[in-house]
Amino acid sequence: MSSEHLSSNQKNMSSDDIRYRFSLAMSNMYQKEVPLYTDLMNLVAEVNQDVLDKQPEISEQLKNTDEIDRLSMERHGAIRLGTAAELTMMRRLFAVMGMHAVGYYDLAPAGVPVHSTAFRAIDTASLNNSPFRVFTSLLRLDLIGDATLKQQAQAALDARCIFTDDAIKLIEIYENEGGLTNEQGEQFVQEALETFRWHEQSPISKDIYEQLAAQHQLIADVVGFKGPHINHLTPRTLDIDAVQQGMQSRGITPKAIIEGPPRRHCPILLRQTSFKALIEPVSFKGADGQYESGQHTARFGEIEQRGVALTPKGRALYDQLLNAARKKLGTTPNEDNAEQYYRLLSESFAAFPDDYKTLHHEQLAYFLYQVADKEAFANHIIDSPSNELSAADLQSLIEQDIILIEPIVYEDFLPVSAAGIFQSNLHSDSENSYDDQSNKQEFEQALGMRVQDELALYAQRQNESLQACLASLQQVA
Ligand code: OOG
Ligand code: NI
Repeated sequence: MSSEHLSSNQKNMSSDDIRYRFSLAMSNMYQKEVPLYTDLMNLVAEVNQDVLDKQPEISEQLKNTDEIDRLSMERHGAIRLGTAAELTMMRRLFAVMGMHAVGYYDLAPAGVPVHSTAFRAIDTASLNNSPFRVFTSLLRLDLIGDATLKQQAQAALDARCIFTDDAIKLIEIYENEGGLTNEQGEQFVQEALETFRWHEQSPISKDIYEQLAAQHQLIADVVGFKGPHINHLTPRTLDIDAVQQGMQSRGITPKAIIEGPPRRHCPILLRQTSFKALIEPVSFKGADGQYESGQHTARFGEIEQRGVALTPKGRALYDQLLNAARKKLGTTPNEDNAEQYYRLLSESFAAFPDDYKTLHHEQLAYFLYQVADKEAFANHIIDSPSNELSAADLQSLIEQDIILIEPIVYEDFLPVSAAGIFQSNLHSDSENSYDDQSNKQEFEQALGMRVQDELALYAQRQNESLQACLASLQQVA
């Protein structure tokens, strides 16, 4: 492959476009690998259409925020990596697609030996173009107690290369030239996809696999395979309770609990559920080079319902109310206590305001502002002594419907929910926790840069939309 310079007469494929194509290619590959995922997608499409038909206000809101077109393509995936070098290269690979590391999630306190980030697009236009994101975890081998086993795991990880040579070359071209041509972009999508493919053959022995699994199923899932197979994809639904019920009636076994906040009039953050991971045949490499059959559970399908992003104050209230409900339950939510858990959750969240104007007024959530009545808005500003907009002014303009607010959708993840998803698809509800300290700095060292602060990104989008409202006045004046 030659690294020609991108001259202006050569067509560039934008990062948004590469991400869009990649997410479609990934979806097609996963549907072939896990046909049950196709059933889930069909169910979600039906439920979403039903909501849009019956609740025109939701359809209206999605149109206002330009989200309607991306609804059907909304999906995230998840992978688990083994080494710092893998994470660094993964960061560079995702950068080609305009995806950047946002947020830090420490799963160790919930008994899952990883820490994670989400690679995603950042600005509103890119998110609307393709909201695809990947929850990416790095295994924490330092949490394996047994020294010999740790060494064996490290050796297996050091021996693998999860990227194709051509993928790496194209990443380098992207970095050196500042872009890829259409042809290179198409090739990149195919080469990058290889990293996420399922491999039925494990390069390690059944014996080592079993020892690793005995430490934690997740360690076996990372160390026992040639690459970080995509372990689930997730379409976005407008009614997760309907999908949860629909799964049962279609013979898809859902996990016991919908993670996250309870059902509300104004959805907040993120609610998630999944179908249980499949038990799949795999084969392990024996010392004699012969393969020995066995099985592995890792891959599943998930559904998410996204609501408004919360401010630090809103997030603190969310954490407090969630913890209170879980504490009252006294144990990890499961099949047997599901109903009780949902009841405790709704009781607890009664303290969380459930209309957008109050959420805005109490600064619990982030919103985009739109001017509904330009003339009234202009008069208001001209009349105000400082020619500025105070929080009280803004509030009053919203009360009078001169300025409209639309919720900014939460684009990130939740550590307690993520742990619940991990646990259910690993068929473990271990209650133990690694009471090691969270290690964001070490994660960022492995990543090769700092993760972006998701709250700052939401605040920035809210502020930009307010500035845009003010700027629109200059046209009126
Ligand atoms: C990731 C689990 C977390 C989510 O949506 O919170 C997750 C994994 O199982 O690798 O995907
Ligand atoms: Ni997920």
